[in-house]
Amino acid sequence: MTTRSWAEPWKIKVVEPIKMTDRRDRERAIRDAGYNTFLLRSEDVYIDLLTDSGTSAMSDRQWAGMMLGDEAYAGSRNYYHLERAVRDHYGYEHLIPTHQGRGAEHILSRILITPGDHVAGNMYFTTTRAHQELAGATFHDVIIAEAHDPASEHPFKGNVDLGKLGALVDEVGAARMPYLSIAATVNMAGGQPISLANLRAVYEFAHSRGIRVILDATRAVENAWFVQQREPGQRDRTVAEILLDMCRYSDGATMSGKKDSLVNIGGWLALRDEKLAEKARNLVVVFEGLHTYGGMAGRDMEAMAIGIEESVQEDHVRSRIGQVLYLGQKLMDAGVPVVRPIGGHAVFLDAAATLQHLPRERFPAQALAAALYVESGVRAMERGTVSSGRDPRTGVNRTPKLELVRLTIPRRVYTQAHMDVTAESVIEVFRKRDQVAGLEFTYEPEYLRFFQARFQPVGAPGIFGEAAMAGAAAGA
Ligand code: PLI
Repeated sequence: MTTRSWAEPWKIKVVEPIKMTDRRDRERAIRDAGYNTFLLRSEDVYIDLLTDSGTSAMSDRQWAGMMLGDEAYAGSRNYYHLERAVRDHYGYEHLIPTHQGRGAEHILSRILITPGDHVAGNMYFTTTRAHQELAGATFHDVIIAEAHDPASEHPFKGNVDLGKLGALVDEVGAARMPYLSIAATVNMAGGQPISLANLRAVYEFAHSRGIRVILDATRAVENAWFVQQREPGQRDRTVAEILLDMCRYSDGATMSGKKDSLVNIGGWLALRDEKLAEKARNLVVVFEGLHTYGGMAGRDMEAMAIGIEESVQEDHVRSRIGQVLYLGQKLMDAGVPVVRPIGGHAVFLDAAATLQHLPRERFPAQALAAALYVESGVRAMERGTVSSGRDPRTGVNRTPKLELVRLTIPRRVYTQAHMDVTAESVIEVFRKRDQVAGLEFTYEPEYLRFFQARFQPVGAPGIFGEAAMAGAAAGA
């Protein structure tokens, strides 16, 4: 039997032109951006794989929904549509809308954390941990060891190590642990899923010790797809059924609607407990907006409600994750070191394995992302030492085992041809890897430094070219 090719389950109705820039311009652009891809202008980018956050293409139904925006200050009908979509697909009773995911993390951290508390989670996410630390908590990573090994083929690298979690609870005491912060999928581990069985075991253990479980549901739909594909006994269930089941093993969730839910802005906090929800509603008016819009316009809430319904459709999830796998497979076939198995939202290049001539203090992942841009105009993102930041107590740089560059695929935006060009670009840089120079900080912000930090090459500029030399001569 011959296998047929798969194709995207949509056709294109509106196009946005993009153009290839020339190499000299890109050398200058990355120098002016301090070798930080976050500081590039998007006009200087050819294929933008910086993030899948807020970069999805909305459907015709979502755009039609934008015209149904009810921009009343209070009680917008779009809020009630969103509330219904969240109840139907995630199962939480109380919905508090926020402008995006970190707005929800901020409110949650403030209502649950007392300074001196401890929060454990399956690896960490930058904004999530930053809010926990700002509220006075210490974060502990209790993910399984395989998650820190890019070569491990474990099907559920997002799983919690229950032994580690149990030991932590015994050490710090359940009374100082207001909640567990459990992500599905785990972004920093490479978009890796947590199994339903592990999630259930974590929930049962946490509840036996009086600790809440809060899910980071940002990419939980993608997690549900991996559960369907990989977990024994789940193959005949729909993604929507599995998603609801996953959420049952949590007391609430924070959500960035900018990923799974196919919108450009928006998020929410959802809780089962009425009293906690009341506290959250009280704070949301201080930081985000009234509790029936939380920083979103009515039309944004409508687009998200429709996006949630579209996000759980099997065809959509299959092709979305299939496209990521298509790119990952091309890179693996060419021998480029990547995190395995390929995750849900991105292909992660293993920069530590690729740039073996660079020590961690020279930020190999930051340098590799900058080099890929110079070489091809493809924009990726560092996920390693720079993203990890410094320990807030000691001020020492954290050095995570994973030193990665993330090629993040926006949903419904690029075609397979864009994936082919991306793969060829990465393979070209991989061939020239010896020419990638290391970097040092010229500016290091205090919070979430990866967004705004600036760097310069150290030693011979290699792949960064003449512009880097001119920059060094001018003291840039
Ligand atoms: O960017 P926000 O504030 O809507 O969401 C924050 C956030 C929370 N959790 C997880 C797992 C995320 O991935 C996340 C945001 N991620 C970004 C911006 C990304 O590029 O991955």
